[in-house]
Amino acid sequence: MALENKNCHLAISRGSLIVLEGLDRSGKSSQCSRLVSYLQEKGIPVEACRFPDRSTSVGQMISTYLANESELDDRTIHLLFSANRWEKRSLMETKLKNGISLIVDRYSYSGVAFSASKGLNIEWCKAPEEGLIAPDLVIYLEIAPEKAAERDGYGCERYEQLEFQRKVAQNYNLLRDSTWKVIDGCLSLETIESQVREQALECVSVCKKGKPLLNMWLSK
Ligand code: DGP
Repeated sequence: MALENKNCHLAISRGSLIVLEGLDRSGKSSQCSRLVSYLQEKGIPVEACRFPDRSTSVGQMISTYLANESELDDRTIHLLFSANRWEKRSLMETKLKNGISLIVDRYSYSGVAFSASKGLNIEWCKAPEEGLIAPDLVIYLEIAPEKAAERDGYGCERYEQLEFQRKVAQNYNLLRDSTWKVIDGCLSLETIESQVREQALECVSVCKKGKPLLNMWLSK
């Protein structure tokens, strides 16, 4: 008689989708890499990703546009940013289902907040994001646009203009939902880091317990 072992198909607990959002120069990228290193040290399977992902051919068109080396219609570039997220969707889902948490620098909220700041209708901007994987946690690093403008490197790319970033901040406010945790981006790097860690660890533990994966804006 075959030996039955009911424990041999233990389900893998899924990873968490954690997104960092904020204005340009709000400190997201540094906090993303600090968080990834921290979770790795704790033995949590984790990977970093960022949008726009400039490594793909769609990403290269976006990069050229951001560097002011090409001109595109506002709706066209909006859809390219969205396509850049869609081209990673199935890979992201596979990783999450295999227990790998993803720390993502910008996501659909950037997509909508930036494009709506050009005057596009916010609901129109949200539509192509529907069906992407919904983040389990969005950490928004809040910083006054004037403060961000004082930081090193500001002004290099197309959207790094004070008046435009003010509109982006207003649009981010319209997008806040129950997955958001707002952290003051003017605190010290270390203080922000410890708040980010705390939120991330709680999120990872909730997802491990079987929280289902949801889709963007369909079920919120
Ligand atoms: P970053 O690589 O994170 O510095 O982002 C580059 C710029 O592109 C930044 O100004 C934010 C903007 N951005 C990021 N994602 C989107 C998006 O989906 N749509 C639009 N319109 N802008 C975006």
